[in-house]
Amino acid sequence: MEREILNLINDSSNILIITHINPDGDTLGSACALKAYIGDKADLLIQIKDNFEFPNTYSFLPYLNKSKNLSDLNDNYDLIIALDIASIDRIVGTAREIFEKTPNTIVIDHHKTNQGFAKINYIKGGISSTGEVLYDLFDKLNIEITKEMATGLYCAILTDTGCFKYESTTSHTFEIASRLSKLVETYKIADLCYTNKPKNLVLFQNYLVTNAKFANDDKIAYTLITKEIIDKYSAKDEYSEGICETLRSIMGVEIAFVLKEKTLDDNSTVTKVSIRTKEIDATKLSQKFNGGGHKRAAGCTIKSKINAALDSLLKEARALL
Ligand SMILES: [Mn+2]
Repeated sequence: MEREILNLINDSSNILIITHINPDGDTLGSACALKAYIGDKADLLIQIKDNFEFPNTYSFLPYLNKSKNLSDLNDNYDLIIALDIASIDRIVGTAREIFEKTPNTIVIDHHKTNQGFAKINYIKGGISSTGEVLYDLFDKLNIEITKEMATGLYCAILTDTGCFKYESTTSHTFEIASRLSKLVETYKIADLCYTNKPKNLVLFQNYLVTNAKFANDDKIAYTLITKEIIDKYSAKDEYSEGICETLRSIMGVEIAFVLKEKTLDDNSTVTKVSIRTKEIDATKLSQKFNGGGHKRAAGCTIKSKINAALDSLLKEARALL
């Protein structure tokens, strides 16, 4: 399959690389690395939606500032490559339309729940990050990793492994990190990723942690992000990233979740949920609500207001303990 991917890249003259909506370090780093490899014949689309701020934290990544606007996309791409995109609904609006009518599409991903929605599905479920999957792909194809590519790949792996802490981090992950460390200054990338936060983000996160609630002898921890709180801190969508991880880090907590109230375009309210666990399989909880994710980190969207969503979640979470 690796050969097939390389042939497709070589035979295409008009390529689009896309990140998932509301991008993180993995999708962005991987996209930059792939753009650095393919060069001028690839456009980059960083999908930004709703109340999501352009991820300035990652502005050090090469080519990020060359991202196209949706309106600038041409409609004759011969190949689209989706990175770190677990399902087709993480590609939205015009991008989705273009994706669906493009004959050749590739998805490169590491989500176990990814069913494969492209022509070529290069999915290695359980690998630490799309960055790691992409590195291995380059490696199998004997493609030389440049400094630019290494910057993107290292950022992807570092952020998606929670700084090499998560269970998906293997000796192979460290081997790759070691090879990349010969090309980039890893401490600088770590600094850029983690000590560059907007002030309101830190204050908002502090609020959410201070107001966390606990259930079942502190085995369950959760916090609620209501519209009022979002307004108070002018919080962007990505400001809540990491909160769930903080709650999970508390001694004795087995399941942590964060609920966020969201008004959709049709004015209905849904609750977006992120879940982090220790021993329990997080997807057992997310899948009750048609969500997906990984063993320790999962998510779902519940079509009800935040308090009703909380009740259903607590009930299912208790059943798992
Ligand atoms: Mn990822």
